[in-house]
Amino acid sequence: MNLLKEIEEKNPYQPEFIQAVKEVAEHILPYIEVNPKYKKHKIFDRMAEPERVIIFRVAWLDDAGEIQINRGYRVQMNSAIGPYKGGLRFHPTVNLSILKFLAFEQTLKNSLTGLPMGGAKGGSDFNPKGKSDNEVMRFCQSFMTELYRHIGHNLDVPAGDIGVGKREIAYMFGQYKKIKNEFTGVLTGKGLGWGGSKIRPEATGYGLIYFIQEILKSQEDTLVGKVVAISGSGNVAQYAAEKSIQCGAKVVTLSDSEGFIYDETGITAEKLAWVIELKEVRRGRIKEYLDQYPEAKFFANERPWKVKCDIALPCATENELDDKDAKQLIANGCKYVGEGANMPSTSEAVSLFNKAKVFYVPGKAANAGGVAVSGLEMTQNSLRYSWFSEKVDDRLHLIMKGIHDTCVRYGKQADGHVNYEQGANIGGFVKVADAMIDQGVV
Ligand code: NDP
Ligand code: 2IT
Repeated sequence: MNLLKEIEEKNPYQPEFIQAVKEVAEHILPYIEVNPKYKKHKIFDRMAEPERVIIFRVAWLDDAGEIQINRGYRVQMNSAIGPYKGGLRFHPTVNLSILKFLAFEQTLKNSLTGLPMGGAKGGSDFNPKGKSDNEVMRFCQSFMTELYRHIGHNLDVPAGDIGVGKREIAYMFGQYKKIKNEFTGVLTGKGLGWGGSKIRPEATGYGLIYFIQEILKSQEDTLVGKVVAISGSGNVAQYAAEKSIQCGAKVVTLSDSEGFIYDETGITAEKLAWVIELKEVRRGRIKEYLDQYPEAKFFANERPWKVKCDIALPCATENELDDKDAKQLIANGCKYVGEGANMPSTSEAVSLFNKAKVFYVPGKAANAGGVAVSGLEMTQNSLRYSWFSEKVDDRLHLIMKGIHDTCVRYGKQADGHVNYEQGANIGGFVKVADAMIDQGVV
């Protein structure tokens, strides 16, 4: 039977997972036709099947003393090149399909970084929004009371993702340490005073901009004066905006699930610092930007892609940029799309970008800076040492340049245009595939 059809039949009701597998298969299946060893060893078939999936009950008491029940997950996708590694997402939409797509993408992303990390993802349908700190703490403790037996610094090292930031990582770390009675680097994204790495909070957003800079360099261009539209206003969006501004670009949008703000005059470093405080300390909503900066506009329940820009950086969530948005961006002259989020563009949008020769960089390459610095956090924890910011930032820069070069190597077309999606898919696949062949049928 046709392999893709077989995968679809094996995974009913998992549309995001099927979408991610199909997008990768589009480049890998032709590649393995001309490299038959991968076919003989059924590498792609095996990569589409998680090594292990753990699903568990998370019961906790809310502030009113009432029992709440959520579902916890960890998808341990692939450990061919290193311990399982990938974030935890706390969001009401979390389900097995979403976590399998994320773990599948993570396997290729982690391989692209060049660091020894396998792929995983986990999380819960718990919604941290509107919960007190004590409720979040009790949830995190209950979540870790089950998860701890499935993870470890040489086995599986989770980190943050949507809804999981430094507060949640800290509560989970505290509970892990309490149960195991050991202080190890079992999570990344830790506080700077207790094993965290400098630049980890900034890494995904900064890495995204370093990647865009590499493309611009290949076009003998720079970020200076470029108009940038960003979606999201969380961790990735904040630091993508910060680095864009530092490099002389003009950032004009940010968003959340209620809509987007458009600041035609540009979000300056000072305004961005205000946004970071709004989101991280006060846990406010992006529309409050107008209370502080009334010259901006808020578009309720809309996404930023109708705004004229040179560079679009979707940094919120999956499938937040569809074919209609892609057409609008292309018509408005947008030349570069870098995915800070995982799979934010629908398959139809990606086809349109490729057809229009927009420089489109998929998340597994463009947002790999986050997990790359997580890998460096693991290195520092093993050394029992902590590097200066400059050193971590330099390494992040080198890693992003390296991923760009890998994409060019595997993605250059006959007419010289680079298909970054093809480059990232094949470039990420080869190392994992070769390791799987070496390690036999397991
Ligand atoms: P945060 O929780 O810090 O921020 C998420 C942002 O996206 C918020 O502004 C949120 O708005 C918005 N958002 C989330 N879900 C939706 C939705 N369904 N519709 C519209 N907006 C939404 O998460 P991160 O910044 O860490 O993650 C953002 C993306 O980047 C995700 O795709 C994640 O997988 C990816 N990523 C994250 C990395 C990291 O290191 N953190 C590394 C690599 C990729 P609201 O507050 O309204 O929910
Ligand atoms: O999607 C991702 O790469 C992340 N959420 C970061 C994972 C990590 O282990 O740092």
